[in-house]
Amino acid sequence: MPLRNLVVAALAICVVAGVITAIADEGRNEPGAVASARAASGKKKPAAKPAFRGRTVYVTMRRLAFAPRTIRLRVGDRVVWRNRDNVEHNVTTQPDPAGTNLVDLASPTIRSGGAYAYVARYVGKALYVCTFHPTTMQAHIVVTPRS
Ligand SMILES: [Cu+2]
Repeated sequence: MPLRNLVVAALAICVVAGVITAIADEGRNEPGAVASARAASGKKKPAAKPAFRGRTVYVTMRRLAFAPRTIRLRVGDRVVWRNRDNVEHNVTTQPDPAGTNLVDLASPTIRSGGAYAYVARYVGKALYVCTFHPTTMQAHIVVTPRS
């Protein structure tokens, strides 16, 4: 009889433990489901707005000059010109009557403290100037294939 009671007590403990485990698992599943739903929606966002994957090259416009004077990038990279002068500048490729140069820069006026970004879509090279200060503000952009 005492042995039988012990077995019954052990079984009861097992059942209670099992129920507790089941409840605990249920509680754990719910936040997990929410988290995976969030992950799924998080995955959708970059698809809707593709992340910029290229490199960014910065050119400073300071003391009426571009620095560096030559920039080299690959298709898909981006250039950001930053105006650190107290006067306005722009970024403009030299006239190309033949229309063969696809590296075509034509920024609006970039005010003091402002910036202008250009994403390289085509292979090529060009001399560009600031049309307000064309004698001192000349530089080169060289775009090579992705790989
Ligand atoms: Cu200028």
